[in-house]
Parts: sequence; structure tokens; C-alpha cells
Amino acid sequence: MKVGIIMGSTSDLEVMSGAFAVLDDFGVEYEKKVISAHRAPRLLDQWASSARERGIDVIIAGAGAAAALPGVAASFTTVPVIGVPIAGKAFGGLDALLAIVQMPPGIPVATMSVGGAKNAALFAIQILAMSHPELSARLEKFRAEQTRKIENTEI
Ligand code: RP5
Repeated sequence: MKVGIIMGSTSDLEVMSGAFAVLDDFGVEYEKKVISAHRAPRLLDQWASSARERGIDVIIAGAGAAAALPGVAASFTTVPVIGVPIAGKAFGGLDALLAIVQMPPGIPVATMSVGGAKNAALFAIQILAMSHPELSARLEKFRAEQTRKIENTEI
């Protein structure tokens, strides 16, 4: 059971580290790499085409601007891809959101909110939990704790 995390640039690391933290918390193994669909397309082909053979069950791909990374990664594999749009300077992430969410029929990408790396990790965990009961139990615990915190919040 493994998640593959890719991002278009080291400048995406700060946002994408939110996914590392959640996966660490749940004890889910992951591999991470900077790969750009535009600047290193051949590396993306190699990485995504061999993802399933390397034991990756879900891919999280974060990118900003003309964010082709999640969609192109999805084109090379049937491993499910979760896309995380990252806000750049020009359009606050709307550019990346539209680039990632507007996939043509046939190559789906599950698109998170702008900067939604934590939810990407949780969604990956929910997919993995379908076939890993111990992870499913851990998720139930996480949800119960989250609810309890809100219910016990006094202001
Ligand atoms: C995208 O362009 C990356 O995902 C990043 O969000 C954005 C800017 O990249 P850098 O110029 O900071 O490397 O491909």
C-alpha cells in the first residue's frame, strides 16, 4: 500500500507538505518527487507509466499555473490521480484549478480545492481504506476526534 506524490516544482513543496503530514500521521507509506509535465515530460512518462509496478495505489499530483501535471500523469496510468491546484502569483490558483478540473472525458482526475493537499491525502487514504480495514478504523477514529473537538469548542 503506497501513495505517490508528485509536484511541478520545489516551489510547490510548502503546500504539498500538508499531504506528507497527513500520510505520516496515518502511517501510510509514500514516495515523493518533483516532476514537471512541461519541463521534464519524459521523466513524467517514466514515473507514471511504472507507478503501478512500483506498488503505488494512488497518485497525488500538485501543480500551479498551466497545471498539466495531474492530467498528463493520469494519461500514463490507470492508478487513480488526485490533483491539487496550487496558487501562483497571477490568478490565485484559478488558472491551475481550471487546468486540473477540466479533464476530457476518458482521463479523470479527482480535483481538490486550491491548496487542498491535506484533503488530497485524506481522499487517498479513503481510497486505500476500501481494501485495508485497519486504515478504515483509523479514519473513523480521525473523524470522531474531529467532531469531538468541534463539539467541545467554547468561545
Ligand atoms: C508549475 O509552475 C509548478 O507546479 C509551480 O506551481 C509553477 C511555478 O514553478 P516555478 O517557476 O516556481 O518552478 O509548473
